[in-house]
Amino acid sequence: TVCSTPAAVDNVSQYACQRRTTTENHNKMFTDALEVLAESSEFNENEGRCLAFRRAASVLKSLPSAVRSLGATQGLPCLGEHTEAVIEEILQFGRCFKVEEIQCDERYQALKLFTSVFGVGPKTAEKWYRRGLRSFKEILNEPAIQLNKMQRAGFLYYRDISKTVSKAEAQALRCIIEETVHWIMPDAILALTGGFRRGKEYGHDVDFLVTTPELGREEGLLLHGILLYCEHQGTTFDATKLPSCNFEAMDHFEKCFLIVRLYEDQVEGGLQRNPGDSRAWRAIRVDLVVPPVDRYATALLGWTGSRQFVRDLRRFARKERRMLFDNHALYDKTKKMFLSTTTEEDIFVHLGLEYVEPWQRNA
Ligand code: DGT
Ligand code: MG
Repeated sequence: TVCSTPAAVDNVSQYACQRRTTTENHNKMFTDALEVLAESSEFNENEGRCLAFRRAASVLKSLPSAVRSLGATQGLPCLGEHTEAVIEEILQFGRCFKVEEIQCDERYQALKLFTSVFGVGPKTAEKWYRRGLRSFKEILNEPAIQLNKMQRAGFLYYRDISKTVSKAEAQALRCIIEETVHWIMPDAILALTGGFRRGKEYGHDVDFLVTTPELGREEGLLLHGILLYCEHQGTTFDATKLPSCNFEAMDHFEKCFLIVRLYEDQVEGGLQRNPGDSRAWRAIRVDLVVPPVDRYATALLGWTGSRQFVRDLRRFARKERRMLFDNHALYDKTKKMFLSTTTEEDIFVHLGLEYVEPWQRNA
Protein backbone atom coordinates (compact mmCIF):
# COMPACT_ATOMS: atom_id res chain seq x y z
CA THR A 1 0.00 0.00 0.00
CA VAL A 2 1.19 3.49 -0.84
CA CYS A 3 0.48 6.60 1.17
CA SER A 4 1.06 9.60 -1.05
CA THR A 5 -1.97 11.80 -0.50
CA PRO A 6 -1.80 14.14 2.50
CA ALA A 7 -5.45 13.36 3.20
CA ALA A 8 -4.50 9.81 4.14
CA VAL A 9 -2.47 11.04 7.11
CA ASP A 10 -4.82 13.77 8.28
CA ASN A 11 -5.39 14.36 11.98
CA VAL A 12 -2.50 12.37 13.36
CA SER A 13 -2.11 13.33 17.02
CA GLN A 14 1.24 14.49 18.41
CA TYR A 15 0.58 12.13 21.33
CA ALA A 16 1.27 8.41 20.85
CA CYS A 17 -1.56 7.62 23.28
CA GLN A 18 -4.01 9.08 20.73
CA ARG A 19 -2.66 6.94 17.91
CA ARG A 20 -3.13 3.23 17.27
CA THR A 21 0.15 1.56 16.44
CA THR A 22 0.26 -2.16 15.70
CA THR A 23 3.42 -4.26 15.34
CA GLU A 24 3.11 -3.84 11.58
CA ASN A 25 5.55 -1.04 10.74
CA HIS A 26 5.24 0.06 7.09
CA ASN A 27 8.07 2.57 7.45
CA LYS A 28 10.83 0.46 8.97
CA MET A 29 13.41 1.84 6.55
CA PHE A 30 12.87 5.34 8.01
CA THR A 31 12.30 4.37 11.63
CA ASP A 32 15.46 2.22 11.77
CA ALA A 33 17.49 5.20 10.54
CA LEU A 34 15.83 7.54 13.04
CA GLU A 35 16.50 5.05 15.83
CA VAL A 36 20.24 5.17 15.06
CA LEU A 37 20.14 8.98 15.19
CA ALA A 38 18.19 8.86 18.47
CA GLU A 39 20.62 6.41 20.00
CA SER A 40 23.62 8.45 18.89
CA SER A 41 22.05 11.59 20.42
CA GLU A 42 21.49 9.62 23.63
CA PHE A 43 25.17 8.64 23.71
CA ASN A 44 26.03 12.32 23.27
CA GLU A 45 23.69 13.20 26.14
CA ASN A 46 21.50 15.26 23.87
CA GLU A 47 18.14 14.24 25.34
CA GLY A 48 16.12 16.79 23.38
CA ARG A 49 17.39 15.56 20.03
CA CYS A 50 17.03 11.95 21.07
CA LEU A 51 13.40 12.46 22.04
CA ALA A 52 12.69 14.41 18.84
CA PHE A 53 13.96 11.50 16.68
CA ARG A 54 12.05 8.94 18.79
CA ARG A 55 8.83 10.97 18.47
CA ALA A 56 9.27 11.27 14.72
CA ALA A 57 9.90 7.52 14.39
CA SER A 58 6.84 6.81 16.52
CA VAL A 59 4.60 8.92 14.26
CA LEU A 60 5.89 7.07 11.17
CA LYS A 61 5.26 3.70 12.87
CA SER A 62 1.58 4.60 13.29
CA LEU A 63 0.98 5.25 9.58
CA PRO A 64 -1.26 2.75 7.76
CA SER A 65 1.10 2.58 4.78
CA ALA A 66 4.61 3.35 3.56
CA VAL A 67 5.67 6.92 2.90
CA ARG A 68 6.62 7.11 -0.80
CA SER A 69 7.11 10.85 -1.18
CA LEU A 70 7.97 13.78 1.04
CA GLY A 71 4.55 15.20 0.24
CA ALA A 72 2.99 12.28 2.10
CA THR A 73 4.47 13.56 5.36
CA GLN A 74 2.77 16.97 5.02
CA GLY A 75 0.80 17.82 8.12
CA LEU A 76 2.29 15.07 10.26
CA PRO A 77 3.25 16.14 13.78
CA CYS A 78 6.73 15.79 15.34
CA LEU A 79 8.60 15.67 12.02
CA GLY A 80 11.31 18.31 12.25
CA GLU A 81 13.62 19.64 9.57
CA HIS A 82 16.22 17.06 10.42
CA THR A 83 13.82 14.14 10.14
CA GLU A 84 12.41 15.47 6.85
CA ALA A 85 15.95 15.58 5.47
CA VAL A 86 16.53 11.96 6.53
CA ILE A 87 13.29 10.84 4.89
CA GLU A 88 14.13 12.75 1.71
CA GLU A 89 17.58 11.21 1.53
CA ILE A 90 16.26 7.68 2.02
CA LEU A 91 13.54 8.26 -0.60
CA GLN A 92 16.15 9.47 -3.07
CA PHE A 93 19.14 7.20 -2.37
CA GLY A 94 17.66 4.33 -0.38
CA ARG A 95 20.02 5.18 2.48
CA CYS A 96 21.01 7.98 4.83
CA PHE A 97 24.66 8.97 4.80
CA LYS A 98 24.61 10.52 8.27
CA VAL A 99 23.28 7.23 9.66
CA GLU A 100 25.98 5.24 7.87
CA GLU A 101 28.61 7.61 9.20
CA ILE A 102 27.37 7.08 12.76
CA GLN A 103 27.29 3.31 12.30
CA CYS A 104 30.95 3.41 11.26
CA ASP A 105 31.91 5.65 14.17
CA GLU A 106 34.20 3.95 16.68
CA ARG A 107 32.61 5.55 19.72
CA TYR A 108 29.05 4.72 18.63
CA GLN A 109 30.05 1.12 17.93
CA ALA A 110 31.75 0.72 21.30
CA LEU A 111 28.92 2.32 23.30
CA LYS A 112 26.33 0.24 21.45
CA LEU A 113 28.28 -2.93 22.15
CA PHE A 114 28.89 -2.13 25.83
CA THR A 115 25.28 -1.09 26.56
CA SER A 116 24.09 -4.38 25.06
CA VAL A 117 25.43 -6.07 28.21
CA PHE A 118 22.87 -6.60 31.01
CA GLY A 119 23.71 -4.14 33.79
CA VAL A 120 25.70 -1.71 31.63
CA GLY A 121 24.12 1.70 31.02
CA PRO A 122 25.38 4.64 28.94
CA LYS A 123 27.42 6.06 31.85
CA THR A 124 29.45 2.90 32.46
CA ALA A 125 29.86 2.39 28.72
CA GLU A 126 31.22 5.93 28.35
CA LYS A 127 33.64 5.38 31.26
CA TRP A 128 35.03 2.24 29.62
CA TYR A 129 35.29 3.97 26.26
CA ARG A 130 37.23 6.88 27.81
CA ARG A 131 39.68 4.39 29.29
CA GLY A 132 40.42 3.32 25.72
CA LEU A 133 38.53 0.03 25.94
CA ARG A 134 36.88 -1.13 22.71
CA SER A 135 35.96 -4.81 23.07
CA PHE A 136 34.59 -7.26 25.65
CA LYS A 137 37.96 -8.96 25.69
CA GLU A 138 39.69 -5.71 26.62
CA ILE A 139 37.17 -5.03 29.39
CA LEU A 140 37.44 -8.53 30.85
CA ASN A 141 41.25 -8.40 30.71
CA GLU A 142 41.51 -4.97 32.36
CA PRO A 143 42.41 -5.54 36.04
CA ALA A 144 41.32 -2.04 37.07
CA ILE A 145 37.72 -2.69 35.95
CA GLN A 146 35.47 -3.93 38.76
CA LEU A 147 32.35 -5.49 37.35
CA ASN A 148 29.33 -5.59 39.63
CA LYS A 149 27.26 -8.76 40.14
CA MET A 150 24.75 -7.83 37.46
CA GLN A 151 27.44 -7.11 34.86
CA ARG A 152 29.29 -10.34 35.65
CA ALA A 153 26.08 -12.26 34.96
CA GLY A 154 25.55 -10.12 31.86
CA PHE A 155 28.91 -11.22 30.43
CA LEU A 156 28.53 -14.82 31.58
CA TYR A 157 25.22 -15.30 29.74
CA TYR A 158 25.84 -12.74 26.99
CA ARG A 159 25.56 -15.18 24.05
CA ASP A 160 22.11 -16.30 25.17
CA ILE A 161 20.55 -13.09 26.43
CA SER A 162 21.68 -10.96 23.48
CA LYS A 163 19.61 -13.25 21.28
CA THR A 164 15.88 -12.57 20.78
CA VAL A 165 13.24 -14.35 22.83
CA SER A 166 10.39 -15.94 20.86
CA LYS A 167 6.69 -15.86 21.74
CA ALA A 168 6.81 -19.63 22.38
CA GLU A 169 9.70 -19.13 24.83
CA ALA A 170 7.78 -16.32 26.56
CA GLN A 171 4.70 -18.58 26.84
CA ALA A 172 6.81 -21.40 28.28
CA LEU A 173 8.26 -19.03 30.87
CA ARG A 174 4.79 -17.83 31.72
CA CYS A 175 3.72 -21.42 32.52
CA ILE A 176 6.82 -22.07 34.64
CA ILE A 177 6.55 -18.82 36.57
CA GLU A 178 2.80 -19.24 37.02
CA GLU A 179 3.33 -22.71 38.47
CA THR A 180 6.06 -21.47 40.81
CA VAL A 181 4.14 -18.40 41.92
CA HIS A 182 0.99 -20.45 42.52
CA TRP A 183 2.97 -23.01 44.43
CA ILE A 184 4.01 -20.22 46.79
CA MET A 185 0.68 -18.38 46.73
CA PRO A 186 -2.24 -20.23 45.07
CA ASP A 187 -4.38 -17.14 44.41
CA ALA A 188 -1.60 -14.88 43.13
CA ILE A 189 -2.29 -12.98 39.90
CA LEU A 190 0.28 -13.15 37.10
CA ALA A 191 0.24 -11.05 33.93
CA LEU A 192 2.55 -11.05 30.95
CA THR A 193 3.43 -7.42 30.14
CA GLY A 194 6.01 -5.66 27.96
CA GLY A 195 6.27 -6.24 24.22
CA PHE A 196 4.69 -9.70 24.31
CA ARG A 197 1.46 -8.28 25.74
CA ARG A 198 1.50 -5.85 22.80
CA GLY A 199 1.54 -8.84 20.44
CA LYS A 200 5.21 -8.74 19.47
CA GLU A 201 6.62 -11.98 18.03
CA TYR A 202 10.08 -11.40 19.51
CA GLY A 203 11.49 -9.53 22.47
CA HIS A 204 14.73 -8.87 24.32
CA ASP A 205 13.31 -10.06 27.63
CA VAL A 206 10.02 -11.24 29.16
CA ASP A 207 8.19 -8.93 31.58
CA PHE A 208 5.68 -10.02 34.22
CA LEU A 209 3.54 -8.40 36.88
CA VAL A 210 2.67 -10.41 40.00
CA THR A 211 0.27 -9.43 42.72
CA THR A 212 -2.19 -10.88 45.24
CA PRO A 213 -5.96 -10.22 45.47
CA GLU A 214 -5.54 -9.16 49.07
CA LEU A 215 -3.60 -5.93 49.65
CA GLY A 216 -0.35 -6.39 51.56
CA ARG A 217 0.08 -10.11 50.93
CA GLU A 218 2.25 -9.28 47.90
CA GLU A 219 4.96 -7.98 50.24
CA GLY A 220 8.09 -10.08 50.09
CA LEU A 221 6.66 -12.40 47.43
CA LEU A 222 9.68 -14.38 46.35
CA LEU A 223 10.53 -17.01 43.83
CA HIS A 224 12.52 -20.19 44.27
CA GLY A 225 13.81 -23.04 42.22
CA ILE A 226 14.29 -21.69 38.70
CA LEU A 227 16.59 -18.72 39.23
CA LEU A 228 20.12 -18.55 37.89
CA TYR A 229 20.58 -14.96 38.94
CA CYS A 230 18.48 -12.52 40.86
CA GLU A 231 18.99 -8.78 41.18
CA HIS A 232 16.38 -8.10 43.82
CA GLN A 233 15.06 -4.64 44.68
CA GLY A 234 12.85 -4.31 47.73
CA THR A 235 9.89 -1.96 47.55
CA THR A 236 10.43 1.75 48.24
CA PHE A 237 6.83 2.56 47.35
CA ASP A 238 5.24 5.45 49.25
CA ALA A 239 1.45 5.70 48.72
CA THR A 240 1.35 9.38 49.73
CA LYS A 241 3.80 10.54 47.06
CA LEU A 242 2.56 12.36 43.94
CA PRO A 243 3.26 10.70 40.58
CA SER A 244 6.70 11.50 39.23
CA CYS A 245 7.36 13.61 36.13
CA ASN A 246 10.63 11.82 35.44
CA PHE A 247 9.93 9.06 32.95
CA GLU A 248 13.43 7.64 33.11
CA ALA A 249 13.20 7.00 36.86
CA MET A 250 12.43 3.39 37.79
CA ASP A 251 9.24 2.74 39.72
CA HIS A 252 9.33 1.88 43.43
CA PHE A 253 7.68 -1.55 43.35
CA GLU A 254 9.47 -4.64 44.54
CA LYS A 255 11.10 -6.24 41.51
CA CYS A 256 13.59 -8.80 40.29
CA PHE A 257 15.77 -8.58 37.22
CA LEU A 258 16.37 -12.24 36.49
CA ILE A 259 18.22 -14.55 34.22
CA VAL A 260 16.24 -17.76 33.97
CA ARG A 261 17.19 -21.16 32.61
CA LEU A 262 14.72 -22.47 30.06
CA TYR A 263 14.94 -26.07 28.87
CA GLU A 264 14.40 -27.26 25.30
CA ASP A 265 11.53 -29.62 26.16
CA GLN A 266 9.66 -26.84 27.97
CA VAL A 267 9.15 -24.91 24.73
CA GLU A 268 6.74 -25.82 21.97
CA GLY A 269 8.79 -25.94 18.77
CA GLY A 270 12.08 -25.77 20.68
CA LEU A 271 14.49 -23.03 21.72
CA GLN A 272 15.95 -20.09 19.84
CA ARG A 273 19.56 -21.16 19.74
CA ASN A 274 22.93 -19.99 18.51
CA PRO A 275 24.40 -21.92 15.57
CA GLY A 276 26.41 -24.91 16.75
CA ASP A 277 24.97 -24.75 20.25
CA SER A 278 23.63 -28.15 21.30
CA ARG A 279 22.86 -27.39 24.94
CA ALA A 280 19.43 -28.48 26.14
CA TRP A 281 18.74 -25.05 27.61
CA ARG A 282 19.21 -21.32 27.13
CA ALA A 283 19.30 -18.33 29.49
CA ILE A 284 16.58 -15.67 29.21
CA ARG A 285 16.19 -12.23 30.81
CA VAL A 286 13.02 -11.90 32.84
CA ASP A 287 11.66 -8.91 34.79
CA LEU A 288 9.24 -9.61 37.65
CA VAL A 289 7.46 -6.62 39.16
CA VAL A 290 5.27 -6.89 42.27
CA PRO A 291 2.88 -3.95 42.72
CA PRO A 292 0.24 -3.90 45.47
CA VAL A 293 -3.12 -4.90 43.98
CA ASP A 294 -4.57 -1.36 44.26
CA ARG A 295 -1.76 -0.19 41.92
CA TYR A 296 -2.15 -3.08 39.51
CA ALA A 297 -3.75 -1.07 36.68
CA THR A 298 -1.22 1.78 36.63
CA ALA A 299 1.66 -0.71 36.91
CA LEU A 300 0.19 -2.86 34.11
CA LEU A 301 -0.19 0.13 31.80
CA GLY A 302 3.33 1.33 32.62
CA TRP A 303 4.97 -2.06 32.12
CA THR A 304 3.03 -2.92 28.97
CA GLY A 305 4.59 0.07 27.21
CA SER A 306 5.74 0.81 24.67
CA ARG A 307 8.08 3.29 26.27
CA GLN A 308 7.02 5.94 23.75
CA PHE A 309 3.33 5.20 24.34
CA VAL A 310 3.65 5.52 28.12
CA ARG A 311 5.92 8.53 27.89
CA ASP A 312 3.27 10.32 25.80
CA LEU A 313 0.44 9.18 28.07
CA ARG A 314 2.25 10.88 30.93
CA ARG A 315 2.94 13.99 28.87
CA PHE A 316 -0.69 14.11 27.70
CA ALA A 317 -1.92 13.81 31.31
CA ARG A 318 0.34 16.66 32.42
CA LYS A 319 -0.08 19.04 29.50
CA GLU A 320 -3.69 18.46 28.47
CA ARG A 321 -5.38 17.40 31.70
CA ARG A 322 -3.31 18.85 34.56
CA MET A 323 -2.89 15.32 35.88
CA LEU A 324 0.18 13.40 37.00
CA PHE A 325 0.50 9.78 35.96
CA ASP A 326 3.18 7.18 36.60
CA ASN A 327 3.40 3.43 37.32
CA HIS A 328 2.08 4.01 40.86
CA ALA A 329 -0.87 6.39 40.54
CA LEU A 330 -2.99 8.93 38.66
CA TYR A 331 -3.36 12.32 40.38
CA ASP A 332 -5.63 15.22 39.45
CA LYS A 333 -3.85 18.51 40.21
CA THR A 334 -7.04 20.56 39.81
CA LYS A 335 -9.08 18.46 42.23
CA LYS A 336 -5.96 17.81 44.33
CA MET A 337 -6.82 14.13 44.63
CA PHE A 338 -5.73 10.65 43.54
CA LEU A 339 -8.12 9.03 41.08
CA SER A 340 -9.13 5.44 41.61
CA THR A 341 -7.93 3.04 38.92
CA THR A 342 -8.98 -0.59 39.01
CA THR A 343 -8.49 -1.33 35.31
CA GLU A 344 -6.51 0.14 32.43
CA GLU A 345 -9.83 1.30 30.96
CA ASP A 346 -10.42 3.46 34.09
CA ILE A 347 -7.17 5.31 33.40
CA PHE A 348 -8.16 6.10 29.80
CA VAL A 349 -11.62 7.24 31.01
CA HIS A 350 -10.14 9.56 33.66
CA LEU A 351 -7.83 11.04 31.03
CA GLY A 352 -10.69 11.48 28.56
CA LEU A 353 -8.97 9.26 26.02
CA GLU A 354 -10.37 6.57 23.77
CA TYR A 355 -9.25 3.16 24.98
CA VAL A 356 -6.22 1.83 23.11
CA GLU A 357 -5.78 -1.96 23.15
CA PRO A 358 -2.36 -3.34 24.18
CA TRP A 359 -1.67 -4.51 20.61
CA GLN A 360 -2.26 -0.93 19.41
CA ARG A 361 0.35 0.52 21.78
CA ASN A 362 3.46 -0.31 19.73
CA ALA A 363 4.31 3.37 19.36
P1 DGT B 1 11.50 -5.67 24.39
O1 DGT B 1 11.61 -6.32 25.72
O2 DGT B 1 12.74 -4.98 23.96
O3 DGT B 1 10.98 -6.57 23.35
O4 DGT B 1 10.39 -4.50 24.48
P2 DGT B 1 9.53 -4.04 25.73
O5 DGT B 1 8.53 -3.05 25.26
O6 DGT B 1 9.04 -5.22 26.47
O7 DGT B 1 10.55 -3.19 26.59
P3 DGT B 1 11.17 -3.47 28.04
O8 DGT B 1 11.20 -4.91 28.36
O9 DGT B 1 12.45 -2.71 28.11
O10 DGT B 1 10.18 -2.72 29.03
C1 DGT B 1 8.81 -3.03 29.13
C2 DGT B 1 8.05 -1.81 29.50
O11 DGT B 1 8.35 -1.49 30.85
C3 DGT B 1 8.46 -0.61 28.69
O12 DGT B 1 7.64 -0.48 27.57
C4 DGT B 1 8.33 0.52 29.63
C5 DGT B 1 8.50 -0.12 31.01
N1 DGT B 1 9.83 0.20 31.57
C6 DGT B 1 10.92 -0.58 31.57
N2 DGT B 1 11.94 0.02 32.17
C7 DGT B 1 11.48 1.23 32.57
C8 DGT B 1 12.06 2.34 33.24
O13 DGT B 1 13.23 2.36 33.59
N3 DGT B 1 11.25 3.43 33.48
C9 DGT B 1 9.95 3.43 33.10
N4 DGT B 1 9.20 4.49 33.36
N5 DGT B 1 9.39 2.41 32.46
C10 DGT B 1 10.13 1.34 32.20
MG1 MG C 1 10.36 -6.57 27.42
